[in-house]
Amino acid sequence: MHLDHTPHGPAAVGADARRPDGSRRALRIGLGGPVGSGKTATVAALCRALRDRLSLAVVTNDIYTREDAEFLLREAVLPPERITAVETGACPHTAIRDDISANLEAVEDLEDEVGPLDLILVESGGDNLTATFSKGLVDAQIFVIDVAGGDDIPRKGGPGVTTADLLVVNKTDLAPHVGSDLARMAADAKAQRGELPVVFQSLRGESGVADVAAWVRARLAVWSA
Ligand SMILES: Nc1nc2c(ncn2[C@@H]2O[C@H](COP(=O)(O)OP(=O)(O)O)[C@@H](O)[C@H]2O)c(=O)[nH]1
Ligand SMILES: [Mg+2]
Repeated sequence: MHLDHTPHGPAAVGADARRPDGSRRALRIGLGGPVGSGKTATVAALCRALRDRLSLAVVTNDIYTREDAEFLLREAVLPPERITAVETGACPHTAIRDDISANLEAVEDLEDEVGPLDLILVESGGDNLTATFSKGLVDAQIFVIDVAGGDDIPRKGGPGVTTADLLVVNKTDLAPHVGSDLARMAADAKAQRGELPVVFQSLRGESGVADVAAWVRARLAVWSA
């Protein structure tokens, strides 16, 4: 497990960082990546890790259902009024990149109804390696892949792997079972991403989501500064 920090640090707070009443809006972080890579599990673990110190909320995107939101509700990772589901229809990437209105409305409604909030996590519906979030919807994005999806995914690249603010390679516990070479994945990710950070994690392992939670806290520190 390792966490490389970019020397440049995250971008400064955007001009639209204030709500109409002048208060600072929540930092918005998107989580994208293929179906089954562990986005919802990472969101759940982040909520558990951060909820005692921070005011947070979650928006989930599913194609035709509300299953991810229902999972988070069943797991009681946050009070129910802090979890909103968006049903995207056909293409998950459309709702986070091209027509972000439903997600923006969900994010703004959460701030109005349960705010003030420090952080809103927006989970995309699972999609292919090209799906990224509009900068009009989120301030930073995490791309989640997993070792069982094939250890050649970092080498194949695509905007999620190459440009996400944080790349998470999840399910490292499965590497020995599926024959994935973690060193090769790390080298390929480094080649694609340069100084952008990469976290290898297993949510079944002892440290769980700790590195990603630390990255989120660092982004929040810059956001609130
Ligand atoms: N072995 C293992 N399984 C995991 C890990 N993270 C998530 N999973 C499992 O992978 C499956 C898909 O996870 P989910 O979060 O629903 O994926 P999503 O489609 O990206 O939201 C679930 O059964 C999770 O319990 C991990 O680190 N290790
Ligand atoms: Mg999910």
